[in-house]
Amino acid sequence: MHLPLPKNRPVEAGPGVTEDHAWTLETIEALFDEPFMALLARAHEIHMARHDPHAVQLSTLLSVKTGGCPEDCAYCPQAQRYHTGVEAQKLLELGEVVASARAAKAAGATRFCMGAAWRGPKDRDIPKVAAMIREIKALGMEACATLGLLGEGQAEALKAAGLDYYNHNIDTAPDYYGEIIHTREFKDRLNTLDQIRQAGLKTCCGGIVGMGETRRQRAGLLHALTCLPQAPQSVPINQLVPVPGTPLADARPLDPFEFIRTIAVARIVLPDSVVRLSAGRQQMSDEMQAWCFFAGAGSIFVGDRLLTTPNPAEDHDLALLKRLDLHPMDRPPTEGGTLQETTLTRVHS
Ligand code: SAM
Ligand code: DTB
Ligand code: SF4
Repeated sequence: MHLPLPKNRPVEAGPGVTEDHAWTLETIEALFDEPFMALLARAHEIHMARHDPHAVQLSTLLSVKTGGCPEDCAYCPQAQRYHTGVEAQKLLELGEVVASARAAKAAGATRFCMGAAWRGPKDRDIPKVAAMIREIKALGMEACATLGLLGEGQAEALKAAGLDYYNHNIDTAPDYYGEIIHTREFKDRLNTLDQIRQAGLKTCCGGIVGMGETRRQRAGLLHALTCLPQAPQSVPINQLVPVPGTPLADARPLDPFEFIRTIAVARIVLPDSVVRLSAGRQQMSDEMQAWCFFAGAGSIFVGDRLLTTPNPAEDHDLALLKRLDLHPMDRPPTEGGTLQETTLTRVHS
């Protein structure tokens, strides 16, 4: 059964939420409830129509400021208040970042993403990050940053330095947000997403599943993404990496098929976005990842570490793609089908 593409209607209006949307919470929830095979078939059909289903973007990540974060995100190993064994490190020196970017480029990366364990950058941090962005751009790479909530003028300053993308996740459904994070509100995230768009930066925005949320709340996360004034060009779907010491260390693992359903529903409701199979791959079987690619995932992070947690070895990932007759995207996808993202140009025959 194919649900009709619905007429636009948001569940609630607010900062960053407009009146003109394609999906309701109920129709997204109904997609989750579709028979698994029918859902996957529909998602793959859309994936084939709008994207190259055999190409996967490979993105690189570097933690430029690690740990010691004042926020209380229940999933995060970098929150200072949890005892997770993550050693706090101040902002890396420019030379360290450039060396890392050069190494990534030498390995074939065309995009470099920097993450910082901040609630948000202080104004004095911006020139330092801007210098990193300029060096990355000088290497001919795309630049992405995820630095937390942005203050006035900061998005514009990052854009002026050459930043291409800003990653800022809404992380979970609006009605579950208060269970996971108490040091900021959902609308704070929407405000920063507004600033990112207004500064002309491309948006990378998604969330985490497997945090004890209900299926309706997984639908709520995706619904909130469809309610943004413009669909994010990139949508990372993270599976919770349960880290000892965090409040979610013992969260009940999500059924792998429910995770795959989430990728499929994201593919359907955000048809032009690149859906990224993001954190949590170390805990996934190759077979589960294959389902995710079929369901519409078109991007992964490569390298043996995400920010602080392990990620599969790059050789393993490249071998997996090859076994699935997939190939790393060697240049950014075109607009309309989607956007530009990190790619590795490595060709493996
Ligand atoms: N501090 C900034 C912020 O929160 O926006 C940027 C860095 S933060 C680590 C980036 C994203 O990583 C979070 O929004 C969350 O989606 C993801 N993340 C953090 N810890 C995670 C975990 N244990 N499992 C899965 N995703 C996680
Ligand atoms: C995103 O959505 N996932 C990435 C990236 N954006 C910055 C981060 C995942 C972090 C996983 C936990 C860690 O390694 O610390
Ligand atoms: Fe800080 Fe970001 Fe981790 Fe939250 S997710 S504790 S804001 S680093």
